[in-house]
Amino acid sequence: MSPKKGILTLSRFMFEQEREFPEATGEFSGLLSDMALAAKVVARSVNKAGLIEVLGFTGDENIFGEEVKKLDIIAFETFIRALDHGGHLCVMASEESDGLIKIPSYHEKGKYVLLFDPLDGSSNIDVNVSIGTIFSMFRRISPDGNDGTLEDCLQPGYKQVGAGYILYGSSTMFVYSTGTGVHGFTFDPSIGEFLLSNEDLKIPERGNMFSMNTGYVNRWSQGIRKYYEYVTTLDAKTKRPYSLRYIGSLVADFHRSLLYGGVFLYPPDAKSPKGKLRLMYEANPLAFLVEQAGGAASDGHTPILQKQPEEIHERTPLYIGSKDEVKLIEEFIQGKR
Ligand code: P6P
Repeated sequence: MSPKKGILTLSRFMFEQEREFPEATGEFSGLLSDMALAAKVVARSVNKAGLIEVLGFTGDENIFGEEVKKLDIIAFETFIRALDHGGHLCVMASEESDGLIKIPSYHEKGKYVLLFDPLDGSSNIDVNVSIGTIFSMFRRISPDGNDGTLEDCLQPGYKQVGAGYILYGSSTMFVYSTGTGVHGFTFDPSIGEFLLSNEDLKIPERGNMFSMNTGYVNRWSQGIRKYYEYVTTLDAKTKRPYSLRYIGSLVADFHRSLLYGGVFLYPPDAKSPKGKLRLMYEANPLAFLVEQAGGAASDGHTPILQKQPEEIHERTPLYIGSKDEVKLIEEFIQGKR
């Protein structure tokens, strides 16, 4: 067991990363520390959800016409309050906000941009299924000092300087990368710290688990249906059939794929022609992580990180996980199998 495991805190780990990578500035660590603080506050609400009247719907709808959960709003406001005054950010964008989220005029504008989904999978809150926060960070491209712009936000995924997620599950985990590997930290509530639990995570190249909502099989394209037929066909030589694991909570399904190998799929279908998941604050950050861990992420034709975004809330098909599995899916989609 690594001597650092279970005793190195997130902040100490980031300090050591700064020393190892001279180009790293303390500013970025400060931003991640603010994210970690917000994560602890949200975890407290999530873990007591059944007791403090935050279950259920607010009675409002979000900008997409979806019913809003109370915890969605609590999480959204918590991240905003924790992050808008640290001087690290020039602008934010979120699933919970139609337009850009400006940094208040009385706060210094920093050099980073944050895009985040404050509480993904919130439809699972009331039944105690794991949910998560997903975040993506860019370096601003507009001049320093002013408000961040839409152009600062609409950068292709390969330009991310950091990304990660918080998984509120049987334990609360903070998983992130700043381009030097993927590192996982588990929250110890008895000391209030995230402690290193997974240093330099690597995804297995192959994995015989696939994760998709097979209830939609009759909405899928022929290519995806052929893939589904392939992975469910009996063939001992190629270790088929695969096992199906689908929680219906992106962060939980991705985290399992990252650790065990396998692939998560959310194809486009008749109901969601561009797919359901969001490019900027769901697919991009997870694609950054999975490539850092040696995996792959694609929309079936193009690597997710190479896609040029057109708008903040655009959707994308997503196939993400072990490199060989994603390649196999692309071959079916592209009619090569
Ligand atoms: P479906 C949760 O609502 C979410 O946004 C993701 O967390 C999850 O992967 C997906 O939708 C589940 O969608 O259509 O299978 O219910």
